[in-house]
Amino acid sequence: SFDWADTDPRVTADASRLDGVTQSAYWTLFRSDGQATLSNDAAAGKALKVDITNPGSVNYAVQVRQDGLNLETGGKYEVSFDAWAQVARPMMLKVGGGQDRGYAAYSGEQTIQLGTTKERKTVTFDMKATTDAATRLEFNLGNAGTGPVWIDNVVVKRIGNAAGARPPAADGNLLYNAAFTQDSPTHPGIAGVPGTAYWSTWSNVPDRLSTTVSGGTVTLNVKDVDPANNWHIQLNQTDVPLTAGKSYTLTFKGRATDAREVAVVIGENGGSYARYLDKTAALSATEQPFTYTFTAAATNPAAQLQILGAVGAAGSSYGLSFRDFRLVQNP
Ligand SMILES: [Ca+2]
Repeated sequence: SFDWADTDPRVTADASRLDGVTQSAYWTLFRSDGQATLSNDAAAGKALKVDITNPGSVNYAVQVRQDGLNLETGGKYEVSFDAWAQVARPMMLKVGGGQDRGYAAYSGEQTIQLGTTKERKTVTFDMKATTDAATRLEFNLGNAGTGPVWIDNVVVKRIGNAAGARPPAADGNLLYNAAFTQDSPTHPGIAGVPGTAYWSTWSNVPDRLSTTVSGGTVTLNVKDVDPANNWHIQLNQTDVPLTAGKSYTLTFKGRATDAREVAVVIGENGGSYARYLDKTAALSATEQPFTYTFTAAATNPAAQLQILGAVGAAGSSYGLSFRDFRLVQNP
């Protein structure tokens, strides 16, 4: 609330401060190409006043931040604060990770419209990433014009539990639509490919990947591959729930038009992309079964399965086919 005196016993010796701003313990300012003059506006209820003199070219060009919040996986969180501006304008609020989390946006990047009178703003979100005791609350005030913005009475609190991890499918499979037969308006699957609800594909050059489904088998048709990274071609399923310390077994059947060794990954979807399973499958023209057992290193209600298939000679073209994906927690 920018109301704690600098001598307040709650302010520890190592607390950061905003340069030249009284009662700003625990806040920091980051700037890239923006400029701002900050002060504690006693006439406005001791709100933080950020007078932007150069908005910069990105929303984080002027960023007021508090670091070191502990956000727990599976929690539902609420951020609320008072804010207004001299001229109506947007800002971007983000609750997310630092560099070691790839600056992941746990809250998403929330655009908030500020009016010219004090208003309470509220954002809620589910914490789907793994627990982060170094979470950052960011007020990104750049790239949206000059002039003052006021912020006060900021609250971040856990208000409950995130929407629960999805239950296994009826046959116990933690992967959904493993038979490639379902369509779903809420989980639309691979664009233009019926029967692929819950699945997605990705290519660093979209034109180089087409996907087909036939008789329960999904085939990734790759042309002119760029194998600089095997993840340049992906088959993915997200929202896979895992519990720390539990053992899991993944099975599927696979083949390729010629010998190709793809990566088989189950890991974090975002953040540091931690991998709980990180193995390969040597596919050949003859379909073979593949089995992998691993222990989840973290509880993650929304992990992802990935087949990473940009492999082989640069520029080559091939097909990768898979069916009967099954992931189960072992007794
Ligand atoms: Ca205040």
